Amino acid sequence: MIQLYYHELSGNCHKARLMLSLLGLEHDLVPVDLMSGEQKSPQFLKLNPLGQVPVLTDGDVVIRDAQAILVYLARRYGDEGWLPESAELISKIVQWLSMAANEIQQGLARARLHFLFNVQTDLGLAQKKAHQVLQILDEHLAQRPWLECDRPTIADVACYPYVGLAGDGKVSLEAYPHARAWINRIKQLPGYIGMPGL
Ligand SMILES: N[C@@H](CCC(=O)N[C@@H](CS)C(=O)NCC(=O)O)C(=O)O
Repeated sequence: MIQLYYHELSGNCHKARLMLSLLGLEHDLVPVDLMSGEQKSPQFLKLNPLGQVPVLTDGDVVIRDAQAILVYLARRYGDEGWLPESAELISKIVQWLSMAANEIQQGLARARLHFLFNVQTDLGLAQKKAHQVLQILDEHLAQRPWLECDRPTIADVACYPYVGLAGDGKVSLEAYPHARAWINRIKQLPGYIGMPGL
C-alpha cells in the first residue's frame, strides 16, 4: 500500500496528494506534526534525512521531494500523457518542476509562510518574486490551456498548489486572467481534490 507522509497545510504535500487522487490510487495518509517538530525525529529522519514532508513510500521504495514523487507516480502508475517519453517534452516538463521547487517556493510559498506561520522573511522580495513567476505563467497560459502537451501533466500538478494558494500570501491573482482560468481548469479535472485555502 502506498503511504504519504504529509501535513494538511503543506502545498508541497498537496502536489503528491492531488496526483494520487487524479490517478485514483489507493493510499494511506500519515500525518506528520510539523508544529511539534515530528519531521526532525530520529524515526522520520530515517525516511527523509532532510526532515521534510512530503515523503511517499510504496513497498520498499521511499521517495522524498514533491517533484520526485510526481515523477515516480506518473511513470509507475500513470498513462504516458502525464510524463511523456520524448527528450524535448520531458525537459520542458522538468523546467516547470524546477520552477515549482525553486522560484515558486522563494516567492509564492515564502509569502504564504510569512502570513500563515509567522516565518521571518523579506516579504517585499517574496511578493516581487511571486509576481515575476505569475507574469511568466500568465503569458505562457495565454497561448495554451495546459503548461505543456495540450493536456494536464505533472508540470501542472507541481505548479498549481502554491499558485492557487497565492491569496494566503496576500498576492493577488487579479492581473493574471489566464492563470486564473488554468486554476479553474485544474479544479474541473476528474479526481481533483482540494486542501484548506484551495
Ligand atoms: N523540496 C521539497 C521541500 C519540502 C518542504 O519544504 N517541506 C516543508 C513543508 S511544505 C517542510 O517539511 N517543512 C518542515 C521543516 O523544514 O522543518 C519538496 O518539494 O517536497
